[in-house]
Amino acid sequence: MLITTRQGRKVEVNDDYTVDQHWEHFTAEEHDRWDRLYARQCEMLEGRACDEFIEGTHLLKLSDGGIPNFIELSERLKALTGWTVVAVPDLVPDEVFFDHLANRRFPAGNFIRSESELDYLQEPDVFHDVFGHVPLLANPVFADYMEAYGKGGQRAMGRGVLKNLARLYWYTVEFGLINTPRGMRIYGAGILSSKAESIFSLDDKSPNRIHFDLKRLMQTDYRIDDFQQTYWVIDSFEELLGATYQDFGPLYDALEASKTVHAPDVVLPDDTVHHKGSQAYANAGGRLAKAAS
Ligand code: HBI
Ligand code: FE
Repeated sequence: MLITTRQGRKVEVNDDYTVDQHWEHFTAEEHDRWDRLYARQCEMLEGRACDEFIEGTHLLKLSDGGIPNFIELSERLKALTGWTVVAVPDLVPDEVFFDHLANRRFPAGNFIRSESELDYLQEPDVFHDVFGHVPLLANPVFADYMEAYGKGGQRAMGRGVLKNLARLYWYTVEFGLINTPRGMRIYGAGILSSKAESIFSLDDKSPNRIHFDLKRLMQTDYRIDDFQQTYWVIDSFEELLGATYQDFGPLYDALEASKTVHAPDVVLPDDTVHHKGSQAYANAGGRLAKAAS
């Protein structure tokens, strides 16, 4: 089927929106860009990324250099947790995305960001998806969580609570933090693949850091254009997976009934607060203000 990507490219895709990665088409310059992004982010993540992420990059040999070939990467990953990586040209429709996750297939971008987008891009390119998301799929508990999320999303499709599910994905899989005996660490792919947010999310006094509460974060809006104003903290991946074992039915009933939506920066009386942020960064205009300064 022919689709038009959000960048306006016309692409022939399979019914499940996958394409061949055509790994042989990547140029030496693109492989070199991956290597520079990889080296810089690994250096940045010393003492910041959770151990399970670092372990995943080693188990999957991502440090071998160059943009990973999804066929070889999937062979290694499948042997560990049954997941494979499939190439897609852009974001795919929610129901397609959930079906891939529910079947342990992770859709990853088949392109790499341009030199001018090295530090920030909105589209999920191969660096965001494979460096940010794939290493944790080698962790059995997180791998189970991602499949459970896909199945939860499929159940949510007909219930009008998709927005709540998207917030769960955003505040855990993309921007989640985890407590460890040696301090707070990053597990969210959106932070792991971002140089500046790897620092901001842990060190800056501006954002809130609140303990994971499934219903609360499902009712809290998020930022797509700038650093998060609240990060949600878990104590373990078992805690995250455990949250998906409840019967989502009553939860969806409550979410449908309440229609409550909290702004991204609020702190509520019942929150377990690790850090109450000043919101100084957001109040000063965030990324755009910084760029203008
Ligand atoms: N498609 N390729 C791709 N990658 C994503 O992360 C993605 C998507 N489609 C929908 C989506 N994420 C979000 O809406 C999820 O919260 C469901
Ligand atoms: Fe992502």
